Amino acid sequence: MSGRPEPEDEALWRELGLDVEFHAKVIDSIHANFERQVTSRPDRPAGMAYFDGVIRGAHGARVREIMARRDAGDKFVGTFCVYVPEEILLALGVVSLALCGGTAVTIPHAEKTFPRNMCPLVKSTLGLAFSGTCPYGPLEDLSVGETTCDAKKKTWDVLGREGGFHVLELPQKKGPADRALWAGEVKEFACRIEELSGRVLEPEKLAGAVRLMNRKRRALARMHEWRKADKPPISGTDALVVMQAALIDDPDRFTGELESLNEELAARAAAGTVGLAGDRKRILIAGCPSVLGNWKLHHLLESAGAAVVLDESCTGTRYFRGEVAETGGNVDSQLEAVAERYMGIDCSCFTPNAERTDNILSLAREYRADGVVQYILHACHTFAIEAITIADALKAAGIPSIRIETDYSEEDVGQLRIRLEAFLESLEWRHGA
Ligand code: BJ8
Repeated sequence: MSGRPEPEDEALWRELGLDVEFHAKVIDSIHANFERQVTSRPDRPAGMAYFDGVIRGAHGARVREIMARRDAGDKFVGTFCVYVPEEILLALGVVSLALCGGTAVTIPHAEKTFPRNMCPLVKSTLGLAFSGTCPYGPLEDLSVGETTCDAKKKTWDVLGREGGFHVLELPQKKGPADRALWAGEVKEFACRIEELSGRVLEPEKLAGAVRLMNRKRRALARMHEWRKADKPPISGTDALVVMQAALIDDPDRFTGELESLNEELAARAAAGTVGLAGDRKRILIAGCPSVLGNWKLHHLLESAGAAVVLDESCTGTRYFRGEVAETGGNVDSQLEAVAERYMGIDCSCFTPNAERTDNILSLAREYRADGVVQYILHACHTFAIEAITIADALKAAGIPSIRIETDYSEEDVGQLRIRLEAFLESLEWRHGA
């Protein structure tokens, strides 16, 4: 699907005041990678057609949908991290969507002003905004940042200079005082979104939003159950596409489609239909997220003969692990339950973060990984430094690992392929294939 964009999309970008010519280049590059690295592969489940459509429609159909919601009086919020409590936004009828960039094409626009040695995820996101190619920018009623890594939190200072920005203070430790601070932040966020939407948070609506998000998490967890099979009925690259869609699609519709895909995966598993042919080493990817536009590492691994059986990332387990307790009760106690669930996320921005090492070890066993690839985006210090502890723990547990530090460009692909092939070659068949 490379080439000129659809005429109705071009008209939409013009209406939003975007740079139509450059935007066409950005979309062309994303779609070309998507077709080459994802959709051209054989043996894909039929239900992936829906999720492919979400990816292809990210700068078209989904934008039109959000415009229609705004015309009907709903607000729209852009987010950048899985710590943003979606339940609150949903309960107040606010549409939200993750705005993180996964394309290399826009990065030079960020590098005109921001340091070059920043992570590509932040630079790509900024580049989309600065180059007039993010269709969501003109529609945003509020951006929600968070104090996770230094790159992000200092970026909010710059982007938020003209207002329209809310920053959630995420503590860096998980003691009682930190938990209290976070619970306060979640309540303050709820007040800000009430103000923005002109609506009041009602206990029934919040309980409904909690139920929907838990249902979504359960559907994602069920998809991951199939990835534990000896021969998974879905490839790691397709599972990543589903996770990327989870961050941008309407949650109710997404969950319904994923439940249907799960039925198809059950039938494929029963019939012995595999996502990837042949005997393959099972790989767990741990570390930074791979957001829409970025299929680089998954493609490299699976085209080198591996099966990616799990992503320990925010486009993986960190997004769906742990449910919000469905306590009912008043809004205050429900918000506490929401805060508690999000505090369970084990991002590398926490210190100490032994929880993440323990989680990786147990996930590697649960998914019977032959090896772990620690995935670190250039200049992401928290994941890069935490990789030392994790590599040591994996070594002590007898699980081989490799550390891959890269960005969104294609320049290092040849070298990465050689390293990954050598790593796969060195692995023993731990899962008895
Ligand atoms: S909870 S991983 S989504 S912060 S890769 S921008 S950490 S320098 S994406 Fe993240 Fe939230 Fe954590 Fe998840 Fe910074 Fe690292 Fe870049 Fe990152």
